Amino acid sequence: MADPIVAILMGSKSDYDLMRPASETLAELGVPHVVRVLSAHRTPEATAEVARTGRDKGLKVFICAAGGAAHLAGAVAAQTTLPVIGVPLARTPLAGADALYATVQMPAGMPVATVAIDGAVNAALLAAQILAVSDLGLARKLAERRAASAARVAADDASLPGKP
Ligand code: RP5
Repeated sequence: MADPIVAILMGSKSDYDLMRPASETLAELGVPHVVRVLSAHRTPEATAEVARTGRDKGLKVFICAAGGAAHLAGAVAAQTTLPVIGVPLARTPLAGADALYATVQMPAGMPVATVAIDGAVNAALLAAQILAVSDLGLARKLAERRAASAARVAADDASLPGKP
């Protein structure tokens, strides 16, 4: 596999079930990526180091997912000018609303592109779309994926009775 250009960071291994679809989506699109467990709270130094050195190591986009006290995306954004996509996870009794607020409400100057609660697939697709700005092959794959999705909707529509 080529060197990773996307890093999927999760605050805990317990997040992996919710984030596996991001890795699967990137794999389907042929985007080399790495999945790491790094915590803003439990391993702050290691997290900062990975964020700081990412660009020099060839990374182009970070995807950061966390559920409890979800500061990971912001902590990474503080250390890099690479694009950071935040994925708030429904991991606490607050069903992800706390993670959403913690991830999305970044102060001016430190952007995190936050997707929906548990939005792993969209995080991967957004990362791919960022990469596809300068990768026509990837742009074509994304367009094919959308065409397939539209065809599925049309087929679902056609399968239901009661049309005039
Ligand atoms: C967050 O706390 C992690 O991202 C995870 O969603 C949550 C709970 O982590 P564990 O206690 O399961 O390791 O930092």
